[in-house]
Amino acid sequence: MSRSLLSITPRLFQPYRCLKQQSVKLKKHPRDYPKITGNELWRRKFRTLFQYKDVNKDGYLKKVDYEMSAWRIIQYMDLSGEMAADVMETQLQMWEYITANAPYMEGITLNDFTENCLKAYNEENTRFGLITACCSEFDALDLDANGVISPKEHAAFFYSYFVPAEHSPPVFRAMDTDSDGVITKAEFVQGMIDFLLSEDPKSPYVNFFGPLAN
Ligand SMILES: [Ca+2]
Ligand SMILES: [Ca+2]
Repeated sequence: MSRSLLSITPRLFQPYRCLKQQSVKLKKHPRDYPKITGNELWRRKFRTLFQYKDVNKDGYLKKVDYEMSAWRIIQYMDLSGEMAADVMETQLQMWEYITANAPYMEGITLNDFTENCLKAYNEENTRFGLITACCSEFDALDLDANGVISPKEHAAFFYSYFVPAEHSPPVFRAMDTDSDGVITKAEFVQGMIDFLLSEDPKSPYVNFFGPLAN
């Protein structure tokens, strides 16, 4: 079981909308980060990420979490028709990627999630794929596909995962490094990679997925 988990966990961040390798200019590349030791801060960040994804808070990542998150985005942005269907499809594709290689009928636990991410993110191949994976996360947040994330699009995603929307503006400002009021793909990808790979408590991106869990 744990071996199959290992092989699929990186899929949590693998592309689900566009599969081609995307290029963004980064100040710090995934390969520039030292080996993750799994310190307390890093584990806290991954508990936070897990809780963020576990929308119904039952302690497992399941398909229903992805469906619920899609419904909340649709509700928050008041979407209908094709756009609403696209949001649902994107979320379900994420779930399909996670479970493609393993029978996760009963869901993914926090422990499986954390331990497998720790191992996976120290592997060169996973780090190489991270940029494309983070680009796909960006595409999922860029609901109107205009190439940048607006404050409202960012707030919609916090809302969709039950992170109170008032936490969105400070996180948005940390990501918007040139302070032009929108988050570009490069700004987003740099922040997400730093969240996943850094063990530095002074990183401006520790609250990337909302306030840290205990
Ligand atoms: Ca947008
Ligand atoms: Ca910006």
